[in-house]
Amino acid sequence: MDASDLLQLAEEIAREAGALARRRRDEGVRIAATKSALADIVTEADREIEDLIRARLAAARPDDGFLGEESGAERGESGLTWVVDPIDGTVNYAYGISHYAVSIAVVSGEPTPEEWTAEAAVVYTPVVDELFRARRGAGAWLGAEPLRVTSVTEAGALLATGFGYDPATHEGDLARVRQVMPLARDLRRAGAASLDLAYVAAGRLDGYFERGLHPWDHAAGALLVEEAGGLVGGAPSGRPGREMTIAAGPELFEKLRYKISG
Ligand code: LIP
Repeated sequence: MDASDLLQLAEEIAREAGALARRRRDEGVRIAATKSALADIVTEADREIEDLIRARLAAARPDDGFLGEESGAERGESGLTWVVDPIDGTVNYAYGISHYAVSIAVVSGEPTPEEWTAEAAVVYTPVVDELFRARRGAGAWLGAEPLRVTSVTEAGALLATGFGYDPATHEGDLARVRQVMPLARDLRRAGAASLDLAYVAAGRLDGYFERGLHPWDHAAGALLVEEAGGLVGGAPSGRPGREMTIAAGPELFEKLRYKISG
């Protein structure tokens, strides 16, 4: 199975998972548990949809590894690992806000953000039925439209960010917003990292930065941005990570990185 086959498999599974997410949302969402903080919730749908994705991938690609937000990590034998957020934007989903996505990436190499190479990625937002996709070296697309990041304009940048579930981190996050606002025309906080990254790739945002993301939040969206001509970095090790994720066109990326890391 080559990278285009892997991408097609990811698209098929993302669409099936997204349709299930919509059905479960319409039936009424039940909170299954809280995780790292009271505000960090997981719904029964998160778990059910990750189980569906994991089962479809295991049937199609039994030797691949898996890293999912809800069911953890399992190393494979093939050198490929699927990195999955079944419902990115869980709080939006629980509140009935339609801005959420199924995020699926397949990576080669060590299954850590510092070391992996993303090979193919999809971010699918089922309510508006938009599937953003990318294959390494072959561009990023929304339907038949190629995705392209923006260039900086005199009006300033439309930036997006997010705030962690732990209230103790909010002061630092707000201080960081204050640091970058001289670059901005305005700021958006939409609640789904994978879609923030997809929107940077699509030119709907000029840039995005957030502290505290997990690998499944950024794995797919980062490839979309890179294949749309953008740069993705952060910390630790200059790659997207728990300490920071930054994504933008090349010129704005450097300005954001300087403002954030000094
Ligand atoms: C969410 C991210 C969002 C971030 C939230 C949360 P989840 O992922 O997409 O950008 O601000 O704190 O991490 O939990 O909905 O999969």
